[in-house]
Amino acid sequence: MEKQVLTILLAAPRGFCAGVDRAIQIVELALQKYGAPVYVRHEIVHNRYVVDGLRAKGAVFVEELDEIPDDGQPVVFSAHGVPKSVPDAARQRQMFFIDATCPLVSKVHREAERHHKNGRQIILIGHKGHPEVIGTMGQLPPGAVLLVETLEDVAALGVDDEANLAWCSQTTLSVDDTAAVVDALRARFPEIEGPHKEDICYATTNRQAAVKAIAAESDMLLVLGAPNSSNSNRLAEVARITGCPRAALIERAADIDWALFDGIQTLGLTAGASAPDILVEEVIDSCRARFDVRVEEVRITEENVIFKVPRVLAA
Ligand code: 0CJ
Ligand code: F3S
Repeated sequence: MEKQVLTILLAAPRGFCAGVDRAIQIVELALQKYGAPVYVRHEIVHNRYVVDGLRAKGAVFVEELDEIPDDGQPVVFSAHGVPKSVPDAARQRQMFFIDATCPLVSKVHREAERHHKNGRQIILIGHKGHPEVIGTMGQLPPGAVLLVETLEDVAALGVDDEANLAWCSQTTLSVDDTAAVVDALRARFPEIEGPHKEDICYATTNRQAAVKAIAAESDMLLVLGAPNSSNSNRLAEVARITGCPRAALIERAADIDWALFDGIQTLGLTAGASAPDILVEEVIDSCRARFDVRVEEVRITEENVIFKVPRVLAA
C-alpha cells in the first residue's frame, strides 16, 4: 500500500541554546578533568535524555548540597541558577563548585542586585516554584523581590513605595504574556524601572517566533521537551494561541499517539532549548516509518551565540 504524504514543517531555530550547550559541556569537561563522580545540583537542564546520558558517564544528580559527601569531587550548579545561599553553603563546606548558570540568567541576578542597591523593590515576573525564580529571588533578602505571574497578581500587588520599583523577569516566559504583564505594571506604577529591552532570552524569543511562523499551517504541532521545562511548555502554548489548537509537548517519539495522525497532512515540529536534536530526528524517523515524509525547514533567523565555559575547565 502507498504511504500517505506527510509534510513536516520544522521550526528553526529550535532545540539547544548557547546556555544549555555550555551547561552540558561543563558537566562533560568536569567528568573528563576530575573523573566520576561529578555531582550536579538539580537537572543540569530539564531533559531526561540529557540527564540520563550524563548519569551514564558518571554524573550524580542531587537536589540539595546536603546529599553530597565530602569527597572533594566537584559539584556543578544547573543552568537555571541558584540562590546565593547555595554557593555560600558550598564555600562553608569548602566544596569545589562550578557554576553552570546561564550567563543570561546571571545578568538578571546582577540587574536585581543593582536595583536593590539603588533602593528599589523588585517585581519579578515568573513562575512560582521554578528553579530560576527561586535562584533570582534568592539573590536578595526576603521581601526585596515580589513575584507576579499574572495580570491578576499585578492588580493585587501591595508594594512598599510606588516611586521606588523595578521589574525583571524569568528568561523563559511567553513573550506576549509578559508584554501584557509589563504593560499592566507600567499602568499601575508609572515610575517603575525595567530592563532596556527585556529579560526573556534570545533563544526563548526566537523559538516562539519560529513556532508562530508554522502554527497556522500545521494541522498538529509537536514540541519536544520535558513537562518541567518552562521554555518548552511556552512553545506548545504559543502554537495553540497562534493557530494550531492541536499542539502537544512530548518527551520522545515513543510518546506519540499515532491515532491522532488521522487526517493530518502537515505536522509542525520544534524542540525546546533543552531538547537535543537527536530526539527531533527520532520523531522524523518514526514518521518516515509510517508516512511518505517531506521535511521543510522554516527558518526565521540565524543564531550565533556561544558562551565560553568557566576558566577552570577551559583547555
Ligand atoms: O532557565 C534556563 C536558564 C533555561 C535552561 C534551558 O531550558 P530548561 O528546559 O532546562 O529550563 P526552563 O524550565 O527554564 O525552560
Ligand atoms: Fe540561557 Fe535562554 Fe538558554 S536563559 S540557558 S539561553 S533558554
